[in-house]
Amino acid sequence: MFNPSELKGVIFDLDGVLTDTAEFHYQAWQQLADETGLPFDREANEALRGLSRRESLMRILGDRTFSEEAIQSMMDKKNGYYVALIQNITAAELLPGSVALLDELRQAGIKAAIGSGSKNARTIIDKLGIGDRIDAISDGYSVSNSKPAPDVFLHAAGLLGLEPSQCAVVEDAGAGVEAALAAGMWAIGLGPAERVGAAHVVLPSLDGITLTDLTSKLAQAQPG
Ligand code: B16
Ligand code: MG
Repeated sequence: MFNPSELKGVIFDLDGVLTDTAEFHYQAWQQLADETGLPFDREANEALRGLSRRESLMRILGDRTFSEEAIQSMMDKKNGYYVALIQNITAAELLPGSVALLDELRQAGIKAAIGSGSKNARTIIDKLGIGDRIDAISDGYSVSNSKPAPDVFLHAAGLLGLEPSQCAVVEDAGAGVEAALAAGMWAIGLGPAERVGAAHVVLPSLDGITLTDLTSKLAQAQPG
């Protein structure tokens, strides 16, 4: 059972939770796919949500085989397109409700961390201007096993000095919810049930969501 007094940390996924960079990832993959002659569209992009850069490329390549050198070059190209697209991110790109919740957590003495699969997480956090509201960052450089492995969230909890059972994760991706559950944490999924329905609590977004909303919904959820 969830006990609200035991919640000591909230770990936020970045892309799709605090800001919506999914469109930029889509545009960058689409550009790479077009110039490489690979089939790709928005629907295919949806299946990549939360996956690492390499795993995303592997899904796009399917059963086509390429040398490691070619794979590396494709990842570098995609990242170049993506990095160009995120240059203009500002605080205006923070998703509704995210800053209010971060501020409420700080006031309540609950730590906030980032648990993102992205190697561009620190750049995006800087551009969003939320670095001073975040106690720890676990990102694509922090661990080698990416979501749905629990490693990125376990690393975040370790940086906060907390046990997994004291942490809740906010995620927009199925792979991220799976990672949070595998880590033994409380999972809050944002988006449609088809995507994040395995989470303990499912919400459309963080818009208007208070700490009390989260703890009371988690208290009603079944453990596991
Ligand atoms: P990068 P998150 C993930 O971030 C994205 O959802 C996913 O689309 C992306 O492929 C992955 O980061 C790696 O990003 O290429 O910037 O290292 O949702 O875990 O915050
Ligand atoms: Mg995400």
